[in-house]
Amino acid sequence: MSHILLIYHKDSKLYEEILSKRLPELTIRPASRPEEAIDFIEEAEIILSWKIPDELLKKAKHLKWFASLGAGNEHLIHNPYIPEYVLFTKVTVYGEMMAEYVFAYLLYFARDLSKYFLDQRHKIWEQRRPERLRGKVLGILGLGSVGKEIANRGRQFGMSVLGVKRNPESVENVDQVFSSKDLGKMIPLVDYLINTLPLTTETYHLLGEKEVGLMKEGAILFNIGRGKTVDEKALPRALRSRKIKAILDVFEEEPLSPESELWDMENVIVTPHVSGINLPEEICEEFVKNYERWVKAQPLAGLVERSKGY
Ligand code: OXD
Repeated sequence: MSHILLIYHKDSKLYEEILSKRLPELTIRPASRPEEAIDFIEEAEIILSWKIPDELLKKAKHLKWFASLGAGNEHLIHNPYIPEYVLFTKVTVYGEMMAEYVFAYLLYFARDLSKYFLDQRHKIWEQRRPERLRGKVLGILGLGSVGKEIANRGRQFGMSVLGVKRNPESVENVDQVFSSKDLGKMIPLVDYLINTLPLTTETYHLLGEKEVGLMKEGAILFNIGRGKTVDEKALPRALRSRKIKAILDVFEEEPLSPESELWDMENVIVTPHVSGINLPEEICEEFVKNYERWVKAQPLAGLVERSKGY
């Protein structure tokens, strides 16, 4: 008998198109609004979604596997309609894309690209010595699938790689792993501080004025994890008083309010939560592999650890 998958997402038709070719044996119901899902929610064994109204989810009486379309699932982790006996997986394919985002900006600054664009406009021929990434110190907060991919790229660029992990065991491509309580020891050592942390009760406002104040002059802070892991009210103050830069892709409230000072600060780059964006082909590839495991009752990849909160 065919298993039933409900895809609840604004691009559900696109996901359906890809998955129906890859998994023709699966019955797929795409929906982007509650009224399109209401007739199928009860029979769905698998739901592929990230934001789904509780009113719908609570009707999923046959749900066996909730396959999230997101990497961070803080809004779903305690949802009573995804009980413990339902398998709950997250997306783990964002690492490469998010590492590309980080290195795009590291290279942009190291090679002085904004200045060369301007020079070209003004027909100025002026050579400047670039900074090298080789030998620089990368500090990564969170060594999950994203942090590990950034560490791997950092290693390829010849950087020293430090990291913070809840449980500070050794991690490939990371020279030294610090525990979260030793965060303050790592921050002053790094040239680039990359925050990839998920939002949990432990990571809420983990980076505040004090921590940002520990960054060395010229260092760059990235936030590509969750906005609420950084105390955003304290950030402009810290950024005004220190010669550091911040590349911010996530914010406490999204979209970032037009009133926020962050938009106009010269040492801040704001992007609209795009470091890791759903690419349906890549997400479907991961889903197909997991589906093949699921039908054979094998352990799934990317299981959310509810007790840890991610
Ligand atoms: C995610 C996201 O998937 O932030 O967690 O987009």
